[in-house]
Amino acid sequence: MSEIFSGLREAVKKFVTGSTSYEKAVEAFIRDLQRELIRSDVNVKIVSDLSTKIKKRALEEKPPPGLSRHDWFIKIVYEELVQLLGGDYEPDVIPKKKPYIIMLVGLQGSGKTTTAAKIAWYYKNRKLKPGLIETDTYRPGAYDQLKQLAEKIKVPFYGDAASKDPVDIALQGLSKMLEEKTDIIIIDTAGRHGYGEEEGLLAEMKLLAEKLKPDEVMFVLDASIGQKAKDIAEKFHSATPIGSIVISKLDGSAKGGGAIAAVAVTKAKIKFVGTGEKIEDIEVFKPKRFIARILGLGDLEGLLERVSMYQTPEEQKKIIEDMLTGKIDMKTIYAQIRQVRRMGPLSKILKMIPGFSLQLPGEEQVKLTEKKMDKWIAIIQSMTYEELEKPELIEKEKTRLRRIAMGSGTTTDDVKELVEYYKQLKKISLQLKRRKDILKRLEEQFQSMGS
Ligand SMILES: Nc1nc2c(ncn2[C@@H]2O[C@H](COP(=O)(O)OP(=O)(O)OP(=O)(O)O)[C@@H](O)[C@H]2O)c(=O)[nH]1
Ligand SMILES: [Mg+2]
Repeated sequence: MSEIFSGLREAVKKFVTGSTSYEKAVEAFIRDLQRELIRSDVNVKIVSDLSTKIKKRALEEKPPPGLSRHDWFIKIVYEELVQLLGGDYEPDVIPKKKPYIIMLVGLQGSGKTTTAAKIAWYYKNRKLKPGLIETDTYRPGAYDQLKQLAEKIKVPFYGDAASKDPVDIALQGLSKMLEEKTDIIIIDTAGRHGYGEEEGLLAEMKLLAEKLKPDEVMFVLDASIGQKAKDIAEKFHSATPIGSIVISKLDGSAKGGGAIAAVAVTKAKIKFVGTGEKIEDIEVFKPKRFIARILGLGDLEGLLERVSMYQTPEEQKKIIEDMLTGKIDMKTIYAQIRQVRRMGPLSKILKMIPGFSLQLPGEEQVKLTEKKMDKWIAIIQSMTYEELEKPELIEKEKTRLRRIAMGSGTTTDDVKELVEYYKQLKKISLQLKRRKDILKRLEEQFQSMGS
């Protein structure tokens, strides 16, 4: 899976751990940064301006007492990249009005239908009542596609496979959604037109917007479009003023960074990003959080948000606290595995924890298969209370190792592997604690400077 600006994490690591002079390290980092941005299809002029600015700040600014120039430099890079992706804003995603009508528009295949379902899922998990309407009369199978997704996430759906009139379908749909007392009505539209012409498509968008008066027109852009995103967003904007933007398929293209930067130039706000084909692969776009994750500074907030959908606040707090304070034992791992099986791949979740992405040598190490997780659950269930709290005991006494393996129907190697994992996690957790303290200090220093 490609991830945008994925090369930057390596560059940060190189910068932080390198042994050359500060000036040389800055030069080398900026070269890496340029290469990465160009590879991601960020406009050349933007790349050049950005490097000049970072270099200037790196050589002029003095870190506050107690901080190294290296730490300060990462802070500068972080801030400038946040600016590149639209600045320090957090989109307002919870509508103030009920019902709230969102209309999705975009070019053929950009991901509108998938995004419609993802957004409905997102709001449903936030205790709102979304409904989906399909108005695409051109794409064969569009009706079935959205209907099936709606059934999967159990939200009301309206469509009419026999009709050729999108406005009529939408109006019928709206009245059905009002009957169903939905809070958020999401309307999916066609991506192609009778003759596959852009003009026709834009005219249809315009007509739909006039007749339906949506509260928000959401424009879905495929990340692989790169810097061309700017022209396309502007073209759509002139047909129906765009309220917000969704960048889809960020997982599938290195050019996503270029697309986001291009949109940022237009001052339109990106609200969501799509990061995979599955319904739950959607997140609210927050540039600060996004860049922190890319640079390997982690994304605690993103993690909390994801966890919050599945657990009580007390349960979440406990796990995160354990992770960040070095208090890891087998019970933590058990709780994590159970949770991860509901939340998606471990590697995705670990990336959100501050510092994880830098500390872990490769994704392979955290790629736990479901089978292995089940094994580990069985192993942990065969441990005594004493062993749960002090997994080190298991290594020291062979009889414990054998007893646990027998009890769980696994091998002693399986048990050893889990203990190894625990030790690694414990180590990382202690590093996280240190890193968190540093980040906190940085943040405080920075705020006290009034920037
Ligand atoms: N990897 C990945 N694939 C996605 C994402 N969003 C959508 N897709 C895939 O992109 C393809 C097109 O998605 P659709 O939702 O049908 O796109 P659309 O804009 O509705 O297409 P038309 O209605 O034909 O214009 C499908 O195969 C989706 O599974 C994403 O965030 N990541
Ligand atoms: Mg579609």
